[in-house]
Amino acid sequence: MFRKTVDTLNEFIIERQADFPYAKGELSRLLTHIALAAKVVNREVNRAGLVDILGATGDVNVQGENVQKLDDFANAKFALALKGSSECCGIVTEESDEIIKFDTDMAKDGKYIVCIDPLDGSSNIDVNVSIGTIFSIYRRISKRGHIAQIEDFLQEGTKQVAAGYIIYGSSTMMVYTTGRGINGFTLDPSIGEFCLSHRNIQIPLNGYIISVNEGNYKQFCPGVRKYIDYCKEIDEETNRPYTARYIGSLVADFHRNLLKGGIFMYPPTKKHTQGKLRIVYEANPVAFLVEQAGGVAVDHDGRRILDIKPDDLHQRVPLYIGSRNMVETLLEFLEKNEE
Ligand code: AHM
Ligand code: MG
Repeated sequence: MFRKTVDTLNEFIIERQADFPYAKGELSRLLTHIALAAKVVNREVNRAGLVDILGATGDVNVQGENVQKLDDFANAKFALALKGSSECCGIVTEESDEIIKFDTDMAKDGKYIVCIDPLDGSSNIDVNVSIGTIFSIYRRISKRGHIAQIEDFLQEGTKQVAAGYIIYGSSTMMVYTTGRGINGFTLDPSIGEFCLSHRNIQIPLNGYIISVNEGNYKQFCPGVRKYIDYCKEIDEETNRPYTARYIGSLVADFHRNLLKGGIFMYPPTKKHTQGKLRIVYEANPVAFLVEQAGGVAVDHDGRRILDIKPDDLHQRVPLYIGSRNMVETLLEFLEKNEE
């Protein structure tokens, strides 16, 4: 008799649809389209060293950063897949100043909008270091049958219907949540399918990894500096200091800390007075994921990231995210050392 040994992502998405009694399959189709675009992007990421796709286009995006060719490619592929899904009426991406409104009749009738960073960690592309895609799905507020409106994209993170990321690393994985726990799927290149490899991920309550760009140490506030110093002391339990790990790709840093336990910090600096990461398509999705895994995500004032109502599509936010006990200890340092 045939014995089923793996759960593919598509099977899993359909099985999980039963958790939502009134679901009509729209979200499932949307997730399936994201996974499909991820496979196409993954193919290009893997070929990046072989074909002339590396290097900057010479354009500068809305954040004032150089746009890499692979960013363009990923942006175009995800936009095409989301438009083609017919479930999504518009998107906001890191690469475009304004929202992208899909104007086909099918898309205008779409129930969802998607916020996406198509290729995060782009400074790592040219040096063969892990990069990722981050996405977040919301139910639209505006009326179906019409084009998407900006308020559809400026919702609190608590309103997310689903969120996830794809990490293009030593293997390619998709990790996502629809608010009932978080699961990870590894791409098996031999069959071209994402297969369930990490069921119901829980972030350890305590961790020993600290991820922060310490080059900015002198620009951090006293609370963050003292917390970093504290992490360098010998820990009583392990008899060693915490471990510093920083890749500079949010997806990769977050993914490692999620599995092993740790804290990721992007505090305010002179250049980025509101932190560097964008709330709508970077901080919110990982905050949703970490909470589903039992962790915590807050800003510099200790506010829950998911409760912040963004005013701007590309708004930045200081981000402290990871294992519950580590984030809570950091918050004590911030409180005690207020400037
Ligand atoms: P990007 O979206 O332009 O790639 O920038 C976001 C990235 C994050 O992935 C990462 O956590 C952070 O920027 C690294 O910033 P820094 O190089 O200042 O440490
Ligand atoms: Mg990014």
